[in-house]
Amino acid sequence: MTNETEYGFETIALHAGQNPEQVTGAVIPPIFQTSTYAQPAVGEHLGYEYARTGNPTRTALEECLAALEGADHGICFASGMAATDTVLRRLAPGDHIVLGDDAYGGTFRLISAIYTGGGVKWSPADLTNPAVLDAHWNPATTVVWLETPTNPLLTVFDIEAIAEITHRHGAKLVVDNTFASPYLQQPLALGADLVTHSTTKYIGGHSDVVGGFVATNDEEWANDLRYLQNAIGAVPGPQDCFLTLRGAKTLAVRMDRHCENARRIVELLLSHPAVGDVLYPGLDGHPGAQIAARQMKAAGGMVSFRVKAGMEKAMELAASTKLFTLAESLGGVESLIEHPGAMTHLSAAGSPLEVPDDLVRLSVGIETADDLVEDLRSALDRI
Ligand code: P1T
Repeated sequence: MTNETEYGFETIALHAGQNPEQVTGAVIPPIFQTSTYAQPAVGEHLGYEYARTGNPTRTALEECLAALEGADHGICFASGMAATDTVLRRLAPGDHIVLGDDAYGGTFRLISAIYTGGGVKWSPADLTNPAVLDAHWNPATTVVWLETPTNPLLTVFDIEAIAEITHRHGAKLVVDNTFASPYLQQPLALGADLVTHSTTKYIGGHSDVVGGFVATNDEEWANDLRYLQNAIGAVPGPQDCFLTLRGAKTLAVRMDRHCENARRIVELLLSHPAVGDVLYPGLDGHPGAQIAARQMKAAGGMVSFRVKAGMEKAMELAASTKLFTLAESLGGVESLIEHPGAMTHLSAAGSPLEVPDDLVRLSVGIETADDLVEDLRSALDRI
């Protein structure tokens, strides 16, 4: 497939990086389950020499995901955390990271517990007011790192405004686009320098594979990340790449349904007396609704809310639904429910990124909407 920019998202998902295989004509990129490749002569190879360095199944996935993010370069990793880690490896002792003040607990842990040990500094920032970034700019800052919408509070940050400030100070903006997926939001087009993903989530889409991805149009960063991908070796295997690529093909149709079902769940939550604040970027009252409407195609499939009766009831609720499975992770076709404070964001307890203990997070799946609403309603009625 050439001239990818002329095609729509769904077409790109099905065809980018996925020309029929040359030897057999296989329509689907095969799982090249090999660790190494025969070479015709010393120092010569047919494009692949060793499977940590490259694998055709991985190449197909990297080209497809890069095209979906509108990027020149795409690099896949063994997990979202491996993608995050490999980007951060480019920082040097003394460098400073600004981290948007709501983020996945694992990202917070990696930055605050692992990288600080290596002399990298960090500070959290409420980027809902981008001017704060400008006013308190630290000259050592080389990277601004944010999620939008954030995990788990669904805060929305203005990518374009933050990119402008970040670039004016000579730093790079990294956007973790896991919650939106490239179908709903394309941060590079809004000025971000790098986009990261946990492909474990919406891109894989079926809760059956772990993976990570970085997209960029910055050639220097791309070259470094490729070097690090090989040097560090946190690469996805061919079977994982195959599953992730299969998931990516249906991303658009799944996301439409995730968004539709999330709306139905939000309606229920707004009307239920046991529910306090409902956090969803598609709500008129959400502080980031206007920005979300501008930079996202729709508001997504993640919904968080506070339980009025407090932490114990929030935990009880999370354990009492039938269709919403109590589990970490998100973005799969099945609906999930969790208590971030005790589960995905436990590592942020006592930190500036601590989440409220009465918070419940839903990953709304693509089951029949009425069934999901009924499941959650009866669980809410019981608390
Ligand atoms: O789990 P892994 O594929 O390594 O991805 C890490 C990661 C990165 N960024 C965001 C925004 C994430 O949400 C995650 C993983 N999150 C969960 C497992 C979770 O339940 O929130």
